[in-house]
Amino acid sequence: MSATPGRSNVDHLIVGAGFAGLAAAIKLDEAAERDFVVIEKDSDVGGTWHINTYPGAECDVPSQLYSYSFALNPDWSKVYSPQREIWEYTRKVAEESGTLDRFVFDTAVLDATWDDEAQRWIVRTEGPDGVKEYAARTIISGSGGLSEPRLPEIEGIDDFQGEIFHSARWNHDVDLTGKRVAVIGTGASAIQLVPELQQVVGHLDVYQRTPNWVIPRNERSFSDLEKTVFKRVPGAQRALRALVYATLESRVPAFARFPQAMRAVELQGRRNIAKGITDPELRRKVTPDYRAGCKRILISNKWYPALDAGNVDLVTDPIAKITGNAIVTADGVERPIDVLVVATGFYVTEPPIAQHITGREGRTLAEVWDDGGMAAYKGTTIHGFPNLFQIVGPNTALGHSSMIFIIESQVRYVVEAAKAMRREGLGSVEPTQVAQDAWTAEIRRRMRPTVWQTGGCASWYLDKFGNNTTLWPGQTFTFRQHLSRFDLDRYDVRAVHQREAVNA
Ligand code: N01
Repeated sequence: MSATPGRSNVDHLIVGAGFAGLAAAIKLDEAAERDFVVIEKDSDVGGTWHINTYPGAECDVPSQLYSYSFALNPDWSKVYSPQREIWEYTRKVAEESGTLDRFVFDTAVLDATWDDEAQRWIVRTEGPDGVKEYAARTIISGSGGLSEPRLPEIEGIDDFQGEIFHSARWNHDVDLTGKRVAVIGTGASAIQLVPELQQVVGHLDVYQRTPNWVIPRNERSFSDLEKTVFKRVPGAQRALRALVYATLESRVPAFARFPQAMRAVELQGRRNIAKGITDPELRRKVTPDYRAGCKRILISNKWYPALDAGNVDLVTDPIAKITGNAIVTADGVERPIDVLVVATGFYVTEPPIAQHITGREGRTLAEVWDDGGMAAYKGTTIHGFPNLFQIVGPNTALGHSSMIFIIESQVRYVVEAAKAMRREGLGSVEPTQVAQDAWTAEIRRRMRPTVWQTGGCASWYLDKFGNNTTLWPGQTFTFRQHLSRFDLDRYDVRAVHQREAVNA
C-alpha cells in the first residue's frame, strides 16, 4: 500500500487502555507483534478503574481473581479491593510491561472505516495535537462494555439548576457536606456510593425504580503474614485464586440451569434486609419480586443500614419530572435538592462506539446491530467487519465471576489470529455469516433456561428485542476452550496484497 501523507501505518490499533487494551498490548508485545498503538481517551491507563472515582467505589469480585493471571499482586489490601488500589495495580503492570511508549492518552477515536482495497482500517483520532489518521491492519477494541454513561430521560432534567453528575463522572469539586442530595438508581454503583454520601450530606433522597437483591459482603483485610506468604510463595496465591475461581464457577448451574436454586440467595438477601432495616414498610419496599440473579446480585453490608438512617428517604413513587431545584414524583410530591447524582448505568446493548465503525459493506456496526441485536462470532469477531476484534464483545460479560478471565481468553484468541495472519500471509480475516449465526443460535439456545433470560425482571443484560446479548451463558472455562485456538476454517480470508508483505 502506498503511504498517504499524514497517515501512520500500524499493524494493530488497540482502543482503550483498561484491563482489556492493556492485556492486548502486553500479549501482542510478548508475541513479537510490536507494531501497535493504544488509543486512550482518558489521561492514564486503568479504564473504568481510573474513571469511576465515586465515593465507596470498590470491586465486587475478589481481587485475587480480578487481576491478571500473568501479574499476580501479593499486596492486595483486602478481599474486595478499592478502586484506587485496582487502578494503581493496572498502572504498575503497564509500567513493568515496557509497552507504555506505544500508548497515546487524551485521545479519542473519532471513527474507523474499513478500506477493502487496502485491507486496512482507516482510523481517525483526536487528541491534544488535533486529528490524526492511522491505517491499521487490525483494530482490537477494548473500549469497555460499561463505559458510556446513560443519563435518564426525565422531563425537565436539562433545566435543573443545581449540580448534577453521573456516578461514573464524579465531580469532586462539589462539596456535599450538609447538602440536600438525590441519587437516582439503586444498582451496583448506587449501593456503594449511597452509604458514603449518607454520612456527609444533610438529607439524601434515594430514588428506586426496581429493588435489587443485595447479599452480605464477606469482606476482610489480608494480614501482613498472608501478604508475605503470597510474596514468597506465589503458589499459595495461585491456590487461593483457584479456590475463588472454583467457588464462583460452582454457582453457574444455579444461574444457568436450575434457577429455582437461587431461592437460597434470596434467603440470604431477605436476612440481609432484616438485619439492616428495622422499618417493616421500608423492608417491603426494598424486597425484589423477581428471581435472584435476573439482575446482577449485589453485595453490601452498608446499603440497608444507610437506607434505614434518619437522614435518608427511599422514594419509590415514579419520577414525573425535574424542576429547577426539585424532583417531582407521580404522586405530586416535590422534593427540593441541591445536588443530583444519577447512578443510572451505561449504554450496554447499543454501545455508542458502534456508530463510528463502518465495515466492508459501508454500514456502521450500530446499523448492523440495530437490525438484529449485538452479535459476534465467539463474542470477538464480526461478519462484515474484517480484522476487527472486540474484547468484551457480545455475550462475553459475566453475572457470576471475573471479567479478567474472559479478557485473557479473548486476548489469547486475538494473538493467535495475528500469528495466523502473519504465518499464512493473510491481509484480512472475517468470520463467515454461517459461523457467526451458528454461534449466536447456540448462545440463544443455552441462554433460554437461565435466570439471566427468564428471571422475571428487566435488566441491562437484555436488548430491545428481549434477547440477552451481553452475558456468557455458562462456565468461563468452556468459553476459554472455545477460544483456545484461532479457527481459520470459520473465516473468509484474503491473502495480503502481493506488493506488500505483512509488517512490511
Ligand atoms: O448501573 P445499573 P450501575 N429513572 O444499570 C436505575 C458494574 N459495576 O452503574 O433497575 C429511575 O446496574 C435503574 O433502575 P432499574 C456492574 O456490572 C460494578 O449501578 O432499571 N431509575 C438501576 O437501579 C453493574 O451491574 C461494580 O429499574 C433509573 C440504576 O438506575 C454495572 O456496572 C460497581 C432510570 C442503574 O443501575 C452497572 O451498575 C459498580 C430512570 N430513568 C458497577 N434509569 C463493581 O463493584 C435507570 N435507573 C465491580
